[in-house]
Amino acid sequence: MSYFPEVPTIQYEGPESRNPLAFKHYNPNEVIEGQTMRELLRFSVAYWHTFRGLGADPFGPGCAVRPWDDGSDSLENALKRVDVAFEFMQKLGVDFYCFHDRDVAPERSTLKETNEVFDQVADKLLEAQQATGIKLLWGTANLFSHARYMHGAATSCNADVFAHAAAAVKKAIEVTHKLGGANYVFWGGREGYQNLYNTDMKRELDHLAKFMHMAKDYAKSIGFEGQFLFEPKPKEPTKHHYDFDVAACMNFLRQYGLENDVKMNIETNHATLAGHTMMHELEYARIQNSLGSVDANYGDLLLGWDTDQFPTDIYLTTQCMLVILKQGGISPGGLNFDAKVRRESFEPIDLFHAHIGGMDAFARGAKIAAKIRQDGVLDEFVKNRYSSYDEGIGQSIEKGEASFVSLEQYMLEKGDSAPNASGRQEYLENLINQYI
Ligand code: XUL
Ligand code: CO
Repeated sequence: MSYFPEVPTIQYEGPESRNPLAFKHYNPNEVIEGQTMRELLRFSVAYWHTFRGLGADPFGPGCAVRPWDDGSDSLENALKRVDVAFEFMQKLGVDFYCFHDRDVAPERSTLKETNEVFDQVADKLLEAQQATGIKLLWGTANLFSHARYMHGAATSCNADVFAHAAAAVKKAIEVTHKLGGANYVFWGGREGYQNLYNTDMKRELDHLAKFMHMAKDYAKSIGFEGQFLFEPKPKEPTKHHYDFDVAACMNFLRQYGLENDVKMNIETNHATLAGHTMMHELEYARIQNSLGSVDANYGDLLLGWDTDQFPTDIYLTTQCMLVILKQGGISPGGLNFDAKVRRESFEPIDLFHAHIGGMDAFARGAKIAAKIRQDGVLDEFVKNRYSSYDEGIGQSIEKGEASFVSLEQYMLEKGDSAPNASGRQEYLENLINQYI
């Protein structure tokens, strides 16, 4: 039984190909800076968007055509989706996928029944992984859709909800472990507030930290060695998320002693909603040894919400790959397409076009970034720009030997500071254009 009978296994055909069902740049075995594209890029499909998303928006229900899905929350339907997912991923040639517990298995009326059906689907996921070699990049728990999480999960004012969320995450970690997941993600769906009049911010943050400590301790106790990841997002659905951006997340992790156990899963559309470029967020995490994984997408800058579009902007992917190559890759993380086809792109084939385009955009970005790095043009410019710190007074500042007294003495003797050099922004932007 095939769910995509008209789609062949997607092959690399090179930049000249006009075949919409072929890669123009993603060539899995091509080597970039000592790693194959497959090892470097670690592409992943997001189960929620690709196998559960139907294109609903606040103005209308989903209208995607998914002939295999009967729309019910039966176990049978959930199991069939596993077949659909693995056929899709195998034909696409991705090595990883990600899910929330509720993407793969439905909620039942008690926690016990919910866990049982989750186990049944997990057994089938494991079989499918073994049969295809496709692996789990990360698992997570959906702590935001069910009505019980209206006030948040770990930051809920209701202690029973905190307990329910803890039980759900315990189970999601167990399943992630059983499936050999490389990472486990925390995205604080409703961990934030709508209004400070009704909110004890200090208590909520303390609770969130307690929750993450418990998760990490439990994972250790069952032998799960995957990387924990925290995913920043400034708003939506709440007015203010506590995991606002990388800086806020890092501050939280350090304040509560979690910085050695949790890295960042950075999403482009979340970065731009926070008023940052993706490159900023990646670089800020990288310099603190906290760049763990990427949710690859992008947002429409004219819209003020999380549009989760497939990344097709070569400037964006080049900038991402400049940072990722600088840290030698992203493993055990990956590039997870937390992205959805537009509501108007309602046919199954659109899912292939979207993923092929995203993979090609990143492959192309990787090749361009590698060439820029090989020629050393940016590195050399930046190195020269700071060269006044390589000797003399600058070196004494960096070594911690200078003080306000010695610096005043230096400047009194010198009279005035050395002239500045141009930042050459336009020159550098033109240079990058030559590579693109
Ligand atoms: C929501 C979002 C989530 C996380 C996982 O904006 O990005 O799908 O990636 O919970
Ligand atoms: Co995401």
